[in-house]
Amino acid sequence: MIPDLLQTFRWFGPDDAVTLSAIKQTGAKGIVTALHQVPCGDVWSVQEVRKRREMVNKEGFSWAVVESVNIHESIKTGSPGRDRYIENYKQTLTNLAAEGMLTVCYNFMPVLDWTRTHLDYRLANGASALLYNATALAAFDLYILEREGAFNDFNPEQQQAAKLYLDSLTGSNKLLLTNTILAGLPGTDEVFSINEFKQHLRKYSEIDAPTLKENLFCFLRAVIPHAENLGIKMCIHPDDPPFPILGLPRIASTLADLTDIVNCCPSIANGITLCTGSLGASGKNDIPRIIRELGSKIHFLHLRSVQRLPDGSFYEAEHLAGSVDMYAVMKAIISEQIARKNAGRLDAAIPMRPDHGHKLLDDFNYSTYPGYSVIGRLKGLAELRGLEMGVKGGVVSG
Ligand code: DNO
Ligand code: MN
Repeated sequence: MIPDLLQTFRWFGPDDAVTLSAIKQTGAKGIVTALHQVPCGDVWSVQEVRKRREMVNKEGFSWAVVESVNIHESIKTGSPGRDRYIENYKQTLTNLAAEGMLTVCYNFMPVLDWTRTHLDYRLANGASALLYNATALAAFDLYILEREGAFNDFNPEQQQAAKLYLDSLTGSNKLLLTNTILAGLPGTDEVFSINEFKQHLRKYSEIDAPTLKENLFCFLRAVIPHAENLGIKMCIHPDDPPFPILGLPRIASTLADLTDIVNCCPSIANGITLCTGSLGASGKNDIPRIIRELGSKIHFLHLRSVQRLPDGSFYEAEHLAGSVDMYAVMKAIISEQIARKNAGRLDAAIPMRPDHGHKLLDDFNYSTYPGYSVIGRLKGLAELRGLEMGVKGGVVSG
């Protein structure tokens, strides 16, 4: 028997409007959470980790994946102070392992986590989705942020479209766009001001993609042997979107990037989070191929689709619709599960979660973190579960 993927749901902790008892009804077995209250870079204490684990266990869930232990900016920029933050990171891993948490997601996106321009894009059926509008992003970059060098990144037609877009915005819509783009880490309400963001950008003025990648490798060379000793599997989340924005370098956007990352420090502890929605925002990414080539290093699955639009925009589609061939993705994942089973590996039940979801029905009546509605994700999980069962049934019966 090929085991089921481990169905999980993200929970932002006791302040999340989506409760554990609500999540119970989705059928998820595992929880994905993090100590969002601890400032990025500080050590997570064993006591706090235990408290969270007990909360999750009490409702009958496992704490399946830690998402994310975020990486302090000084590690990304290679600034003085990085060594101390690397030591803190290692201590956090030690404390997580002490409580049995052995899968740890992180990302290496400069300054911002995932970026969208609109959080309430209405689809024809009335559902609300997250949108990345390339023209809105350009309008922000060129005319609101007024970033030095931004004009080199857009051709004359794009610049003109951005100007028209800007002129169509009212003052409050301009602010909404700014706050949406400059949102801080998921699970926080933090939003950078334009000035704070500019200060961060300045730190990256000398950091191109090879330098940023080298800073990641430096982090991995320090952390991976430690994680391996603890039995922890680290898994990097790809860039979202998987192309450079706002002049910031990108290093986890393609198969080549992810291959460099796993090869820089070969170990089972040095793995990836396969996020089909993030990688799928670029038409150049062949996701089934990424799974075939790097499957043995996938420790966590984020499953959702995106609808790409001709001008480089995209919105989050229904989990099985849109531009990503989720059937081909699921087939590739199941082949990887079979390979693990045949190799005697014990981790064929890869944790997966319906990454984001639409706002549907009662989701409109209360506020959750963008993308983390309960009914929208429940629908996604139900569809993915059915897809998995269907593909597996096909494998078993012929
Ligand atoms: C985007 C989401 C993100 C992700 C973090 C991982 O696709 O999955 O919130 O969880 O960037 O560090
Ligand atoms: Mn994701």
